[in-house]
Amino acid sequence: MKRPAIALVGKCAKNYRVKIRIIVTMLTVALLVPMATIATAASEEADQRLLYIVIEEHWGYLTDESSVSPDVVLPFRVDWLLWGNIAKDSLPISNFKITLDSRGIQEFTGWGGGWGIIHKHPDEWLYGPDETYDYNWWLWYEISPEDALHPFLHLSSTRIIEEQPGFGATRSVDKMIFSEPGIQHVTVTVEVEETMEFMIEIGSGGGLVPKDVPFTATILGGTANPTPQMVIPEALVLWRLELEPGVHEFSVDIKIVPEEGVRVVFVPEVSISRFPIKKSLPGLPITSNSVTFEDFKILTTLGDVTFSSSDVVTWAGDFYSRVRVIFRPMTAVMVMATIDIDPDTLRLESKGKWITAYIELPHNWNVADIDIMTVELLHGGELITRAEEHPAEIGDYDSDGILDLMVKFDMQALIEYLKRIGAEGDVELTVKGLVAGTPFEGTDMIKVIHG
Ligand SMILES: [Ca+2]
Ligand SMILES: [Ca+2]
Repeated sequence: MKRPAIALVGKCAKNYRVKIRIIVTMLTVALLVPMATIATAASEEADQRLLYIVIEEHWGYLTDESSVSPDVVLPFRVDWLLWGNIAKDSLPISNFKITLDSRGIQEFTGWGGGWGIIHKHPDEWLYGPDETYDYNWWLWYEISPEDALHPFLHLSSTRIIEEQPGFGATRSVDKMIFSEPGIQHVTVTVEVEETMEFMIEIGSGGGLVPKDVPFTATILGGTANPTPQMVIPEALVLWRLELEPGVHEFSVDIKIVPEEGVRVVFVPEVSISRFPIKKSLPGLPITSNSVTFEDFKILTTLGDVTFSSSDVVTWAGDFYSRVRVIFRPMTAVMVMATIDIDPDTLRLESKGKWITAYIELPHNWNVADIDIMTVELLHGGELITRAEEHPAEIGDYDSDGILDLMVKFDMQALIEYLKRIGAEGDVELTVKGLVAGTPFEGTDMIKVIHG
């Protein structure tokens, strides 16, 4: 006897939804698959197989601000997640195969599967097992407003919906600039108008900080308040709970460790999701009784997604939809340079051609990687002049064992500037630029005299 398909959906949802959220969060790159074919090989135990398809609708709003209010109208981008599952004890892993044809204008960028694993190539195709079900797969479709075509022909063609989020939220940190290891206290406040299920994430499944940045950030799970459902120290802390009307606060400490000689600006991504959105998708049943798999075909404008099997399938439209507001992460780094400007004393009547700046960098940065065309001389944030391309040379002018880059600036441009602002006495000058694409900056004092 076949198990009721609807019951399986429910059971799977309970087991999986937190994990699936993680995987979905990790799949941050837009993925559109012109054609996907799913085929299951024949099995002697065909009557035990059960496969279902779920299409989730997500409304995602990205913001550079650190707060949204419940009554503001936001332009949500709408996207869909299509996923499915084969029931436990159904098929041996070798009998379940997904193939993809990624021809066309869209690039297939990855699979999610086998919790925490992202498969990078279209020809990789399989997942599981995990502790609760044997096999899972899912495809991630993300539709940006620029994409002229809607992947699911049967769905509404709306791509942007302007609506109120239905909740308010703020993200705040007590400290965002780190020149040495320190702790950042992150607080997320969520204002709820009616009792609703929420998921609050600080960080994301793809990692708390980008790869190859010269600092690390680690979530100190023991400091999370209230107790979260999940903590992945390098990636995220996650709460999933029902919130009563009122204001709720979530917080955690993050340890920031910059590389030596690097200054870091960091604010983590924060995501607030409300479940479910009470909305059905035109053309799709919200839930249905079992249909045979051969009957299941999603026509798309990019290519048909075909499910081919004699197995029983159930599918749902508005199964796990959510409204999600994401406060974008902020990461910036600055290499702290040691600058010596020569001469130490500048006469405003001097007829000299150049002033010289020697730039030294922290030991794991190489002055040879400085792009001279980017080097600037500033005062109080105002650009005075750019470095001359020639002469410039690498040496060790002060014999301290640290290589320095010598650059020249136009002395008369500096004098003109200093006269204009009426500078006299000690003046702090800044030299900045890019080293291997990363900003560096340092300052030195000169004495400005008349005569
Ligand atoms: Ca000096
Ligand atoms: Ca030196």
